[in-house]
Order: sequence, then structure tokens, then C-alpha cells
Amino acid sequence: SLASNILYPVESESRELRTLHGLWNFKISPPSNQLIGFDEKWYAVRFETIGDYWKMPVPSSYNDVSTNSSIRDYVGWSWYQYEFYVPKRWTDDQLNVFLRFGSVHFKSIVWLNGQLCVDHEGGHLPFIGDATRFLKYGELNLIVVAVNNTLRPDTIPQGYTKFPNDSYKYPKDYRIYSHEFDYFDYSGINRAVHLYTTPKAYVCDITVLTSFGNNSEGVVDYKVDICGNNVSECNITLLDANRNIVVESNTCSGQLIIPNVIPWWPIMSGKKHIAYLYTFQVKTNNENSDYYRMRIGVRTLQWTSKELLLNNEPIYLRGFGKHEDSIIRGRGYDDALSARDFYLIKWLGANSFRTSHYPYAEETLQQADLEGILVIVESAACNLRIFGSDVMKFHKSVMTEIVNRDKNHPSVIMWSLANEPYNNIELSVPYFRELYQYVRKMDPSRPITFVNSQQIQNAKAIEYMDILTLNRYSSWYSDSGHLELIQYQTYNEVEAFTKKYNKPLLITEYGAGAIPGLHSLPETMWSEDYHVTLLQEQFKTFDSLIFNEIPILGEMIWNFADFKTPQEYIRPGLCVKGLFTRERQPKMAAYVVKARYNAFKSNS
Ligand code: GCB
Repeated sequence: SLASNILYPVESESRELRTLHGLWNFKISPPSNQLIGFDEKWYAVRFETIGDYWKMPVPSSYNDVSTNSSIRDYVGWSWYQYEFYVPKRWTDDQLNVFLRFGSVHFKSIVWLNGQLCVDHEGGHLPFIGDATRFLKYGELNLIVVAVNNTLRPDTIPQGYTKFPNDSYKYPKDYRIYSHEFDYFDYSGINRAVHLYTTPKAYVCDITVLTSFGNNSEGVVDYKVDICGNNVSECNITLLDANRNIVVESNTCSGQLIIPNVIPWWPIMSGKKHIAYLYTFQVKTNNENSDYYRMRIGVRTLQWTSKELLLNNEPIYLRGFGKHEDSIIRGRGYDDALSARDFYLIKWLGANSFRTSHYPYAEETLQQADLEGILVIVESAACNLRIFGSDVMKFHKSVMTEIVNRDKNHPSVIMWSLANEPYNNIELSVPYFRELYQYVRKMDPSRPITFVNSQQIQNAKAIEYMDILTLNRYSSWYSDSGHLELIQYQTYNEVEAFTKKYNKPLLITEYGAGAIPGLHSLPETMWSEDYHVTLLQEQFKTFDSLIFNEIPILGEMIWNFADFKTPQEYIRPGLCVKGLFTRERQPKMAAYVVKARYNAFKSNS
């Protein structure tokens, strides 16, 4: 299997890289005939010859591109196809050609020239197929991707299909599809599609683990996996930011010592502190060498009953939860949007975010490495409700894919196994213990948690996590309108949690909905004024918690920007708890947060 062969595709003197981006052809199967594409072999015919197809951009979610509600709300098998040439020189029998998808939501089957190349289940994570023997070199090629976004009780995240038996209200065979999470379930080919070459023996995995030695030495323990051939020799070179050689080695796994190391620090931790990156360069030592370069940062993480330490210094997180969400493209990755978000993050003075509620694009994590933004990577297990061996199996494989993909990012400082699971249920206890241990074995270096929203008396399983978390909407979902209760309630609850479990707590969500431009004095819910006051009341609480040495690890606002929700009557089409609008313009609250977060500049 190519499961661990998930290194981000880069070009080098031994690798060519291209994307298959553009307007693809797109078809949906009628809900009443879901298997028609398979029966009529849509994987081997050009849609032009069968008709009834649309143009669909890749990468992008398909939902909001067209004017058609049957595409927007589609649940089932949709089909994409595209034609492209590959150069004749790739015929070389010294080469592999791989096809890599950054993310397809949710299940996908990929054919090249009518032949099955690869399939994968699970959104938000990359997968690779070996395309070498399916391609026609120097000729036109047809790629077809069948995508199914139907979620089930045994998938991560969970979804449900029901056939209501109330014949008075619903026609026969009427299907109601639902899921627990409250964000719009954008589907399709959401991230980059790459085609790339490697030599037959190629670098297929790298793992680095960094630490500090004596006399300001940096230590990089590393392991390089070479696939495809019996090559076991490597030349490793570590380069500094000016591309000068720092240290070399000629074993595929071992240890590099960096004299006078420049550590990787998060943004604004002081003048001398920058998000310094080295380049880890691998050359396989054989006739047809493969070259692969990856940027790494040297930093350590530790956690105690009171603190999270980065490079032995306590770190306080000031950030938010985000979503991959924007107009038209939905969850489709877009460089312009991503760059804009990082400018806004820095403008706010934030130092962190959580990838709520699924792993974000690799390009985003690369930028976080560069900018010194700390990231909590969360799996797509949002509002997990049914705990069983089927879903556990899925969840473990998702965690494996996440750790394989993200293990080398200095910006990634924590794993979140889930968001707001039903951990008031007893079955959640053995479930999360087992999952925790599973991830701990894969990665010894980062704290692991899940995001809790249960009250203290119901918050099961959190004692087995490294760090406590809390999503709490004081004076919004509870005691609506009662801003005067915020300080009292939040203080008491955080104090109680940290005392009971003797662990530090991270505020993972709090906030209020604010319709941009809606004002009211005195404040009322949904106004920008209420949004501002609510955040300010929470700031006062956090300050007194810090002052009284109650161990909080940081504060994360829900949400960075407004994002699309399913149709429902409690939200106006969007979750409007954003500091920014969906267009990425500031609401009034953004200025208040900017003032607070920037005031932290001098320390951590
Ligand atoms: C939560 C969820 C988040 C929602 C938020 C809200 O607790 O974790 O997914 O968007 O509340 O606004 O309701």
C-alpha cells in the first residue's frame, strides 16, 4: 500500500511535478439510480458523448458553483473527468509516476484511461495512486473520479440516512439524510491534484524529531524510508536559511547535531525569536538518485499539570477556531484566500488556531511553519455520537493518516482526536482511552486531547487526555442575554475543571453571533455591540484566571470568520460568530481582539 507514501509532492532535480487543475467535466447520478455511472461505465467514456454534464473547477467544492440546488444539496455519487497529456519522456522505465489528491470528500474511486488506479475513503486527507502503468505517454489521457459524499454511522465524521415511516408526511422511499455537525458538508475535489515523477527507488517517507543538546546544540533524530528498490544509502544534508551546509550524514536514519542552533519559535515571542526553518535534504545514494527537500524547524514541546512549554518556555495560545470556507469554492483550497487569512491572523496578533473540525490543507500548515503560527490539528470526528468497533477502526486509520501527513511540521503542537463528542456516554471512555494510546504510540512528541463541551459532572474520558479543553457559550446558548453572568460562570467552571483533574485547560471555543452592521445600545444578541461586550467580559475572566494562577493554556474564539451552515432556523445561512465576515473584512469585534492579542506581543 502507498499509505505511508504521503510526502508532499515537490519538484527537484530528480522529480517533475504538475497539477491537473482547471475546469473538469462533472455529472451527478440521479438519486433514484445511484449506480448508473458504474453500469454505463462512465469511468471509461467521455461525458461529451453521453451529455447532461456540467463544467466544474478543480480544486473546489462543487456545491456553490452552479445555480442548481440539486448540485448544491447533492448526496451520492458524482463524477468528474478531465483530459491531459503526459510527456513522452516520462515513459522512461527508470521512473514512477504518481497521482496524488490533497483531499476528495468523501469517498473516491479514480480511473486512468478506464482502468482502476486508486480508491480512498475519508475527506480532508491526501492519497496517492501509482499511475505509471495506466498512463499513455505522449498521448491524451482520461482521468475519471467518482465521488460519494454519503456519511454513515461508521465513518468519520458520522452521518445518517433514514427512511421515515410516517406515510402521511413523507412519500414512499423518501430519504432523509443528516449529520450532527453544524457546518455545511462541502463535497468534491477540494484540494490539489498532482501528477509527479520519481526515480524507481525514491524517498517515500521522512520522520524527524527535534530536541536540544548541550552547548546550544540542536539535535535532529531522523529516519528516511526509501521505497521501490533495495537502496539503503542516503546522503543527508541540512541547510540553513541561506542554503549553507550546516551538517551532513550518510546514513538513512540517524542523528544530526546542529552547532549554535537557531530554534523555531512562534510569531512575536521576542525580537530574536523567529520561525527559523532549516532545509532537510535527502539524496538516495544509488545510480539514479532521488532528491527530496523538506523544511523543518528545531523545537521541543513539553506539558505539565500547569503549562505547555515550547523550547522550555511556557506558551499562551491566543487564537481561534477556523473553517476552510468561502464563497463559491466552499472548501476548495485557494492560495489567495489562505494568504489573506494569514495576513489577518498576523494583523490580529494571534499566534495560533485549531483546524476545526477536520485537518486543513498541507499548504496551510506549510505557511504556519513559515509564519510561526501554532496549530492544533483536529480530526474530522465532529460530534461523534456512536462509539463502536467500526467507527474506531475508521478513526484509527484517520489518525494514522493525519500523523503520517503532519508529523514533521514544527507549527503542529497538538492533536485533537475529536470535537464535542458525546462523552457524557459511558462508551466514550474506553473508546478515547484506546484511541489516545494508539496515537501516543505513533507520536511521542505532542500532547493529545479532544475538545470537550460537556459539563463537569458529565465530562467523561477527559481525564485520559493530556490537556483539558472547553467549548462554552455563556450568555449565548445558555443564559442568553445575560452578559453579567459570564465572568462568574466561566471562572467557576474553569477553576473546577483544573482542580478536579489537576491539568491545564485550553478554552477552545467561546463567542457570539454578530450580524455585520447590526448595532444596538444597550447591547442585544446578534448585534456587533453584544459580540464586543461578550468577548470583553471573557477577556476579564481570562485575566483573573491568569492572575490567580489557575492554569489556562490560552483562549480561542469561535470563529475566525463567518462560515456556511446547513439550512436551519437558528442561523441565518451562516454561522455569524466570525471576527471577520465571510469576505474576510473585520467586524467591530476584530479591533477589540486585535488590541488584546497584540498586547501579548512581548511574552510568548
Ligand atoms: C460549537 C461547535 C461549533 C459550532 C459552534 C456554534 O460548540 O463546536 O462547530 O459552530 O458551537 O456556533 O454553535
